[in-house]
Amino acid sequence: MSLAESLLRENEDWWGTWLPHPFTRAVAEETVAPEVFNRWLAQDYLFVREGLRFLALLLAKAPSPLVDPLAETMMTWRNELVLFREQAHAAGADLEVELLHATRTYDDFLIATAHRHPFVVGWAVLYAVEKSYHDAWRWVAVHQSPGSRYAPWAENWGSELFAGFTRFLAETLDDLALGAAPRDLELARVQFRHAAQLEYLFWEMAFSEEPAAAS
Ligand code: MP5
Repeated sequence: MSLAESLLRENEDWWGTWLPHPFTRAVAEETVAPEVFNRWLAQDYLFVREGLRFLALLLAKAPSPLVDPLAETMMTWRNELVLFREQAHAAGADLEVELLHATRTYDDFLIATAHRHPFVVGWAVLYAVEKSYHDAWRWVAVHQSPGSRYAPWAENWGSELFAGFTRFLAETLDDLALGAAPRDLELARVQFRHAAQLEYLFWEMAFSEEPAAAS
């Protein structure tokens, strides 16, 4: 079994926590409370914006053939920021809010991974980020009603185009694994699993907010 396949197999438990998550179920049914959706909107906007630093660090370490695809991925993430701003404007949502704990923790984890560890480990984590979101939003795309107001989001990450991108990430990961040290592959496994857990915590934060500090 390839590395990409085995990572998905080993993390079916975390995947199961958001396939579907109560948040994505409520989005598909269009019953999500506006404040819940807007919290996700703002936090995901900040996740992507801060996450660009992770891509920049990966890009700096990339083998030459992967510089171009990573630069394109940065452009895609940047264009997503525009989609977030347009949708937030239409929904009257404020994007310049505080980073909640789950968002900050996830972004810090991404940045630390790309900074500290060999490229293959960061690439494995990029695969976790994109594949988990693709699967989550694919579920919405399949279960939503035609003309849903949330269709742009399901289209963004759940499309065939995005599926092709995640296949590219998986194939490249498997190629990188061929030349990687066993120690680095073990670390890739650990960090992939951590990313899968952070995905779950992100959905939980979006759906139920986070406990505030006792005053
Ligand atoms: C992604 C995301 C996908 N937007 N938010 C979370 C919490 N996980 C993964 O990343 P991108 O940059 O939107 O493709």
